[in-house]
Amino acid sequence: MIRFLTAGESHGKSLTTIVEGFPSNLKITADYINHQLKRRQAGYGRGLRMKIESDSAEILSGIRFGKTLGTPISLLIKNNDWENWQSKMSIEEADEQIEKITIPRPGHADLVGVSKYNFDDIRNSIERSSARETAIRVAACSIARKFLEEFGVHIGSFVESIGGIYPKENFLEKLYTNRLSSSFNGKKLNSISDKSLVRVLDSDHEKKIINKIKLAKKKGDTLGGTFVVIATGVPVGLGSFVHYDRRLDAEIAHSIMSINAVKGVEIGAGFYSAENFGSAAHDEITISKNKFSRKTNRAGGIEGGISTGLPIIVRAAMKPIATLMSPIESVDLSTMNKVHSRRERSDFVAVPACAVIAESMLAWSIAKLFLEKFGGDSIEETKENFFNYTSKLFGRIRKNFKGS
Ligand code: EPS
Repeated sequence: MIRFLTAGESHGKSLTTIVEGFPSNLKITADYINHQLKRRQAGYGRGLRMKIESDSAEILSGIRFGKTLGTPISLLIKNNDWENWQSKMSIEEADEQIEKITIPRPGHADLVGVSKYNFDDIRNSIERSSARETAIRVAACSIARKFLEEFGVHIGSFVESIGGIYPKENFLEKLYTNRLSSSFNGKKLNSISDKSLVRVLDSDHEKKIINKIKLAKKKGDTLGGTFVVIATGVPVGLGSFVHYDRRLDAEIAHSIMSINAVKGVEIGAGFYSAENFGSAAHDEITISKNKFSRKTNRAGGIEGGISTGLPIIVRAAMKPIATLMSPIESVDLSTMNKVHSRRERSDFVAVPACAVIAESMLAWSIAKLFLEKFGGDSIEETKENFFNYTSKLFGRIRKNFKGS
């Protein structure tokens, strides 16, 4: 059973995590983790904070001579911005009078936070609900990503739309209908989308999106969008139909929905299937070279809560960021009067970053059910279990059904 917890406030000293449950002898370096952190910071439309931070993780425990020990791995990311927030975020009682925030931003955790935790300053809600926390999540999930790579599982993403601007070519349809070359994988997808300022797959689409972001900036507004995350090389058999909480799709939906500002998650062609006949929605089963496959992949690599061996396809929607430079209506809690909401430094668009965070969370969910199935205290043991299962899979089915 793998698990991780994170700690840290957006403008606190640092973010930390403890990651537990990965087998020993998995090779991992700080460079590998930092590469993922850099990817999370990228994207046209980020705010000033990303100019202050250059996120890098310090490994504090759990790794020796470049390999996991099987012990808890602790990681730390320093917030460079802490310098500017020491008094406002003082751990000791403050000497000076710190101005309290009293106007909640619609769509953010401000009002629900003060309601629930009995705060007299919205700052106390802002800090932990900020998407800054996703930096340390990406660091934690890098261990899961590296682990999966050992088994040929690669995770990639692209942005499908920002502000309602979609590409001409429907790349998703290509994914659903298995019309990609057999050598296509998550890594190759990232080699294209990482090059784009907004993680899209064609330059014309990129231009249109950048123009829309410029417009949002000019208006002091923000934008959301949709993105797609895929995992290739996932073996058949992760997850289970026996209980609601063991289903791979339920696990993934939970993970992706847990990312700040995500308001919708779809596995495969979920919404398309709801509008069409079953014959157009389901993926016909094929057999070739002692392997089952499917003609199409509208199920997004999961049937009955179990992985089919085809790419896992997840699509999600991120709402526009709640902090607007041109404010909308709110209430000042100190006077209870109707006012305009507060301005605060923020990103204009963070959909590309959200896609990278979703890659990380998907890696975590897959690694969790992968280790549940294959177990092992060392990576060597996990590999033995994995190859034992996958190499005999087809033969077992054939033997079981012979003469039936
Ligand atoms: C973020 C850091 C934050 C925000 C953003 C994500 O920095 P600051 O609040 O200091 O400007 O830019 O957080 C939000 C979008 C949010 O809603 O809280 C980061 O590191 O990703």
